[in-house]
Amino acid sequence: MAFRIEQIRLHWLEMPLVHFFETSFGRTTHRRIILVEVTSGGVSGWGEATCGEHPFYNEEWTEGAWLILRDYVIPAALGRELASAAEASRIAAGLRGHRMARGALEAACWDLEARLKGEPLWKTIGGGARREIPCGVSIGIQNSVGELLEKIRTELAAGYQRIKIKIKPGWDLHVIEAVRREFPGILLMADANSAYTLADADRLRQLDQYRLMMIEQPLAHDDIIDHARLQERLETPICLDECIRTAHHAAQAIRLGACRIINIKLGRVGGFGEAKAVHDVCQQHGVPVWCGGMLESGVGRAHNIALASLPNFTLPGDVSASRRYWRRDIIQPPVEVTPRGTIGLRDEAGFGYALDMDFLASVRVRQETFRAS
Ligand code: OSB
Ligand code: MG
Repeated sequence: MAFRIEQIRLHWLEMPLVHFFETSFGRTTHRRIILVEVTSGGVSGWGEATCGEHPFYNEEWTEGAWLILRDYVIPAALGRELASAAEASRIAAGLRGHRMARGALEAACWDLEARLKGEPLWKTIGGGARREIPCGVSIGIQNSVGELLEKIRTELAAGYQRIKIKIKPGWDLHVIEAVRREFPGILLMADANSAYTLADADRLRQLDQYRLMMIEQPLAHDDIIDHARLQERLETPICLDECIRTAHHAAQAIRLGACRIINIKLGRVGGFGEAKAVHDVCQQHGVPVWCGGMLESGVGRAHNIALASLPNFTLPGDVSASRRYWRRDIIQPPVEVTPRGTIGLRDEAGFGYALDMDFLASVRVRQETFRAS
């Protein structure tokens, strides 16, 4: 459905996490989140910039995303007539990188199109292959192995289908060994967020004894070739996250044998258009995918749920209940998980949840509005 981008509003929110989240690159206690609100004919669509507070996961960070949106993406978008949201990925396509910033606007355009059509976002993007998406949890590095085991117990009791733990040198083999001893039968995986090099191959090979579903992004964030060399030496499937920013990267990684599974993150690849393209390439090659997370607010979380309803998202992802992150989410109702460890699709127009605008305003520290002339 055609629409004209008449107005864009940026919202900067600050929200404390219920529990700190630690990866090999650092600990997060408070989130700084940018929401992009795109308006046409009095209807608004919403997107979330999923970057971190600092450029450690990738090169993007909240402050940078605000500037990229303000100075490059929004000027290129305002006044633009789109035949459909599928054209939104062309906006500011000449920028190098900054896919999370661009992807926030792109996703907002899909949400807007869904609302203009009066249909759920999952339908607009071509999803709906399942009514419930399978869910896992990503558990960060803890202060002790005992605390990690306790957290895993809690999440399994809540019904989650698989457990992902974060690893780094010094928090790897002994931790996985303890988890396996305590929980011999669970679906378990580990995410290294690029903490190793090929010189660690012998150590990583020792993981094979623990029957992990996969190891996620063990090597450098921008290196596909060394992952291919590592995969030759591992029985454990490699899953790529940081490395895969485009469908082209996915095709190359698969061709080189660098991974057997891919984690798709909406922001990392720049929105639904590229996420679907990555999904399709993987599907054509028989490579399963799952939906990653970036500690999103309810808006990004709801987008992830829609994305995970595409057919090749056959593995449990990192999309989980709002309460794991937020004392109160900015959407109503919050995202909830069934005792089966699934999240149900909703039939409301757009991303499927109501924004709690009063609460949103109470956690907003910055706002700027841009209008087409
Ligand atoms: O690598 O998947 C990752 C969070 C922030 C940055 C990178 C990652 C993650 C997660 C958390 O694993 C997923 C989530 O619960 O949102
Ligand atoms: Mg990851």
